[in-house]
Amino acid sequence: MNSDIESKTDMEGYKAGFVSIIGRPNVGKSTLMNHLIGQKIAITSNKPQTTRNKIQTVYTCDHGQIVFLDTPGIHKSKNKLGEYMVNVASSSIKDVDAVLWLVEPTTFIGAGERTIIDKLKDRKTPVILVINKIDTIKGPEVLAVIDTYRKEMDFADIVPVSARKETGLQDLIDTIFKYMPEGSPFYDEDTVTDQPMRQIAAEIIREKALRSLDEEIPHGIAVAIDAMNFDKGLCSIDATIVCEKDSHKGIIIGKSGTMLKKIGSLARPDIEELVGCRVYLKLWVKVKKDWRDSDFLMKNYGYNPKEI
Ligand SMILES: Nc1nc2c(ncn2[C@@H]2O[C@H](COP(=O)(O)OP(=O)(O)OP(=O)(O)O)[C@@H](O)[C@H]2O)c(=O)[nH]1
Ligand SMILES: [Mg+2]
Repeated sequence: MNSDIESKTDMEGYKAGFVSIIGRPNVGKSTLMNHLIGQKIAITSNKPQTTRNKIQTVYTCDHGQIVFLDTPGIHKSKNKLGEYMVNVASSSIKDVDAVLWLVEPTTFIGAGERTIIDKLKDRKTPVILVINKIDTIKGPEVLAVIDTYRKEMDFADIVPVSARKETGLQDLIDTIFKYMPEGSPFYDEDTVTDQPMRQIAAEIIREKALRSLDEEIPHGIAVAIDAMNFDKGLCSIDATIVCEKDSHKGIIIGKSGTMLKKIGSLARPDIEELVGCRVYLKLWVKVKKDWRDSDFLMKNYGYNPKEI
């Protein structure tokens, strides 16, 4: 058989499309995306506003491909970085084949949810409501949540899941495929993400800082990889944690450097898994006052409003 004809026959019924995952901060968007693709790409934490950029990952199976876009939580921004993040999330709704709107399993619909409804309701794109964290409620309680949301908007589908416990994820994948157009894959089957290795390494360090530090400090940090070199089975990385105040610098370094050591020793094994060899990680801390309100510095740390 001619190989062109063969590949055409293979592609029959194949579906491929783009899906944006949106929602308020901390609802579990990045956790869900990681569990859907079966690999940890996006960092997660119990603090809101963890994700700052659009992170693309690829799910491929024998009958199709879904390209997921994890996005920052939609919130009331207090600085230019916040505006940038909300713009990233809002613009991700355009030009996708379906939107997953992730919500907490409660019947309370507040201003945050209303803002999202306003963004979604006049678009033609199918919206799948994903009620996450159902492991935190009793089974039948989800019915009240479904009822509440149904009154607010027309959803293409509603799927309850627990991203953490991986409940309902196959259901969700099957549901998403209903809205994917027929077509060829966008990426080869080995592609998992668009994120460069340096960027993932920086994010791993930021995740460990987020998880180790208290409250207000994590929101004001950025991580820059200054150097990343491979030599004789060793990867040497110099990275800088940028913060907004001298007092924050002291806390990030900690007494006799203990906090910085902790962040480094938590990050190293994850980076080793990423790069596939031993890692020598040197961390620095720098203060850049109010960088979250400076276009120039934001761009320096990978948050360029012109690239949304
Ligand atoms: N109990 C429970 N917790 C979950 C579930 N999914 C996510 N979480 C937790 O919710 C918190 C937030 O998860 P993330 O994935 O970082 O949330 P996000 O929506 O990406 O947050 P931002 O990036 O800040 O917008 C973390 O502590 C997760 O472990 C779930 O299904 N059940
Ligand atoms: Mg996130």
